[in-house]
Amino acid sequence: MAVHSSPRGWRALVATTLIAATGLASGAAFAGPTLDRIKERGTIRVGVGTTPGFFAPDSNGKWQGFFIDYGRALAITVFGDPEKAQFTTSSPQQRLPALQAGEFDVLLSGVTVTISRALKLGFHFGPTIFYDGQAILARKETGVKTAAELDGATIGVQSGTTGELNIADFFRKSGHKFTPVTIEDTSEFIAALEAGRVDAITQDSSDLVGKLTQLKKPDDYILLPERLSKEPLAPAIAGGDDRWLELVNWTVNVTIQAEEWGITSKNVDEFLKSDDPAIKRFLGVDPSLAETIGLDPKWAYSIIKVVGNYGEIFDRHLKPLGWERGYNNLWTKGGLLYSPPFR
Ligand SMILES: N[C@@H](CCC(=O)N[C@@H](CS)C(=O)NCC(=O)O)C(=O)O
Repeated sequence: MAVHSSPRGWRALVATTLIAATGLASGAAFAGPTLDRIKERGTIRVGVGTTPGFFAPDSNGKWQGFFIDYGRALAITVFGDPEKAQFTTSSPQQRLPALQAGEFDVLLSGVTVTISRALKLGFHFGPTIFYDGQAILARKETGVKTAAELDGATIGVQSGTTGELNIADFFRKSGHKFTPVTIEDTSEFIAALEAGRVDAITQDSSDLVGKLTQLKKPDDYILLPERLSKEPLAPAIAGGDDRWLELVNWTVNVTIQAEEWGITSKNVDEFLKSDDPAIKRFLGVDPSLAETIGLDPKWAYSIIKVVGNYGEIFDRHLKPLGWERGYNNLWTKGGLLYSPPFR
């Protein structure tokens, strides 16, 4: 930028800078490359995994699951239409590079938030939607009941996952020996356990609990009680698009805030009659908030009506697998889910 030496020039520069700064402060996290591409294409490309409960096609080939519903919620935020989310699987190894390359707009595939992924690789993360931990699923014939007893075991790990790194830390700390067998492909990973090529596999507990339902003889395996790490799973996006990041953030927040207020897909229409000014703004009965943030006044209403609140999403997909809320409960109920205010 040219240096303005005359007083007039200097004042003009300050004025321009102020306008720019006020523009930022007063409203807009500007659309960047991802959101532009999404709007041009007319769909959101979502990278997912293949674990029942979290993401799996049903008998009609339609994707279902906890993370899938967040993809649908995002499609409502952007297009007002849950069907505008397109789900594609790719391996844990390939999906972050694919996200970086713009092949996906968002990963809803159980990606753990880590500082290297944020600051070294340049990804951004929405709110944690599932607080998880790494687990070990062992063949019962090994006779072990806890991870601490594992010594000399052969353990399958999936390449590109945090699990690959954590398992090495775990054994370094315990002083026991193990042999890692690194496998990229998910079916091969499971097959290695079933065929006895490995004594155990390690992955997020969400993954193992889901995959256990797909094993031919689930009773032959034991999910060891330890959780080796913290695995906060969150939507991941490429850096460089602030507005897209914020839409991801606030889409998740809608589901959490709705649960906090007791608003569900079943009773949301009743809440349209609420006198609470915050709920009126939230559901767009008072459109003033939506107008200032550039969203359809009914966006939160539609997410709740179609997808439901966090608890409904959790109960629909994860309760049947035996999951309890635990950390994945509202802050008001002893959990970690907390939405910032909608105002
Ligand atoms: N949270 C770990 C692991 C991610 C991961 O591998 N997630 C599972 C699903 S929860 C997965 O994609 N598995 C392969 C598949 O489902 O095909 C990470 O971010 O590195």
